[in-house]
Amino acid sequence: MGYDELMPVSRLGVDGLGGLGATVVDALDTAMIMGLDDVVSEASSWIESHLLDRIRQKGQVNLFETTIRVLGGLLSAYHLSGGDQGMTLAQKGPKPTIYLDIAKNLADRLLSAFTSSPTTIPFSDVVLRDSSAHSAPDGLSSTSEVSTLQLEFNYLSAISGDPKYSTEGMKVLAHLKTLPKTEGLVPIYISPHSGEFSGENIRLGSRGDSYYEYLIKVWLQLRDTQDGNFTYLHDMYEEAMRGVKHMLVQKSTPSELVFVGELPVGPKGYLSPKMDHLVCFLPGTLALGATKGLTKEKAMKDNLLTFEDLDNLKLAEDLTKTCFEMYSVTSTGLAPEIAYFHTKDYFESGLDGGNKSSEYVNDIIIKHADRHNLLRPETVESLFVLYRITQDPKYREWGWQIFESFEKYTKVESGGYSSLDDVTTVPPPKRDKMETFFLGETLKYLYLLFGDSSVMPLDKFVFNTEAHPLPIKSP
Ligand code: DMJ
Repeated sequence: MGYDELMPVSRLGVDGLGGLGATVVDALDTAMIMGLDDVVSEASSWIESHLLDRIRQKGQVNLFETTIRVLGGLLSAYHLSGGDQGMTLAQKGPKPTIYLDIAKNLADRLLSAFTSSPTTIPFSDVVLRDSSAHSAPDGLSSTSEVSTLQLEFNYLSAISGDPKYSTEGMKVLAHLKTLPKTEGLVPIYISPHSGEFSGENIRLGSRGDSYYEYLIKVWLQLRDTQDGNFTYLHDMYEEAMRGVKHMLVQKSTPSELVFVGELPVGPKGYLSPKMDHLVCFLPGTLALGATKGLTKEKAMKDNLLTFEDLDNLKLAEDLTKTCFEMYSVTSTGLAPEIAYFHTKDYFESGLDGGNKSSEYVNDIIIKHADRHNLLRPETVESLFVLYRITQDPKYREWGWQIFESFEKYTKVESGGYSSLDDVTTVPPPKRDKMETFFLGETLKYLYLLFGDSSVMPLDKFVFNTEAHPLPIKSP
């Protein structure tokens, strides 16, 4: 209790995120949603007794990771425990204002990343105990990191009545709007010193992913508020999705799985056919952007879907299948961290996932260095969103298969679940690490996938990138 990440095999813990007890904070709202009163009671009493001291005393933390996991977790706990006349899912635990007070104290320190920077682009790292901030050693911030703070900062401003959090966060998005892009797509690095993008690498995987996710989610969060016009976010999102379809979407051979490659085009003249598991957030985001959280049936009935929305929904369904097949194609039924795809231009033999009965065993390549599984959530997140929106039971069936593989190969009998070193080997060697997002995201999305659709409806809640639901406030 109180470590950032847990080591379930050795039954120890490790502070890989700066020492704010990230697992217990990230997991709290999952326990609330599941109605696990005893867990909520134990977790919330740790937070009430220890978290503020940790925030006052700890050193360097990453602005983005701390915002999405710790601040996001506190904000959801605030709402779910009845704050802001929110839901009262937690019968046990402290008053909601405790979560709000801790969230404000933390966010006040995180704000130094914005205020110390010479531009509107925040530094990547904050030293909590003295509220100072600095850039990473290479002087750069990740594009996804600077653009994945706004849901949390906006909600904190709304519930605290202090606009400063939202103001700083939204300045970043307003600035990003002015920068040159490639068909709406952006490089994965940005300089807080110049305010300009850096390098040529464009991808929807690591360091790029949630830039695209927050464009549409922040728009959904703010579109009905009266202060400000946020249509530019929707425009940026739509342009980017057109860019994805035009520049990055490819089909594998021989069985035509749709995947999202990476730029730049290599020396041989073709796109890199590499897809991080992280990209599997995209189908959920595309489906959400298309129907705005309504079911497809309702959105169609009310004539709300444009041709582009339907096209995005189709891409969402195709990509969800690919993400599921990245699991199905391995011997363990669990996806690797990164997959490559055979295409008309790219071939590498002898690197399949090991499940010879998969129809796609010849389409997907898994390189030795990419065979690990960190219990990541993106595919089950998209299965949850696609199920809610299309109501197609196949998404539950796929989710159940993935859940059974997690149970079979990652569960540690004495408690916890472990990351794996190699998903193509049975039994897969365990890594002895449970990332915080397994409890914060993976299990929450699986639980919601099999639950009633009236719980956390997608037109009333927006999930931050770490699966913490925040209510969309009415005007
Ligand atoms: C999580 O911390 C978030 O989902 C983030 O957006 C991406 N990486 C991890 C999960 O894979």
